[in-house]
Amino acid sequence: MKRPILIHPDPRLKKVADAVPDISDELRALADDMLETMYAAPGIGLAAPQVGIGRRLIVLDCIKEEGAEPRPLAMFNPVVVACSDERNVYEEGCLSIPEIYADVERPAEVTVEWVDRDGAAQRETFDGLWATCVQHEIDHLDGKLFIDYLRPLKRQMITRKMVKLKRELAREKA
Ligand code: K2U
Ligand code: ZN
Repeated sequence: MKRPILIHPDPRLKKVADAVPDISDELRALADDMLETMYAAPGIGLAAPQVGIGRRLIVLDCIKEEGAEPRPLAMFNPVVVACSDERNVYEEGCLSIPEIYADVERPAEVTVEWVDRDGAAQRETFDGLWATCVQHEIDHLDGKLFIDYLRPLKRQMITRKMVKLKRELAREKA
């Protein structure tokens, strides 16, 4: 089922998530809920802390070509084991910081190791949007948001906008 996505600022988005000891049916169900939530947003990535779960689990599907076969990935305990010297700038957004976009520079290519939903160890090198997205999601597991790469003044302005948005959303709900 779809889960509510936490909006910044929220202490749960700043915590370092705990490693997943082993892949249970409950964690596989969480990965499915996260994929459903991500597609509905819509988004191309989502990390467990964004739905309030402090576990090292991310999901992503950066296939954007119309009609192309989707490639939903669930990564448990993902680790970047190598990255290129070459760097890319991408205008990033975040489902926990709605309507805010900013340029972020990251390594253009990263090699990631993770455990998949069947408990098998995986290793793959990503480039392009996949590389940006997987780094954005792994940052979430370490309590890091893309606005943490911006100048303090710009970050504070964004945080103030999100506080205002959350206040308005709470008023609507009341
Ligand atoms: O983690 C999230 O909040 C989902 C992010 C993932 C992402 C952000 C920036 C760049 C790549 C991936 C997005 O909100 S998903 C929405 C989106 C889709 C395409 C391009 C940028 C953002
Ligand atoms: Zn995000």
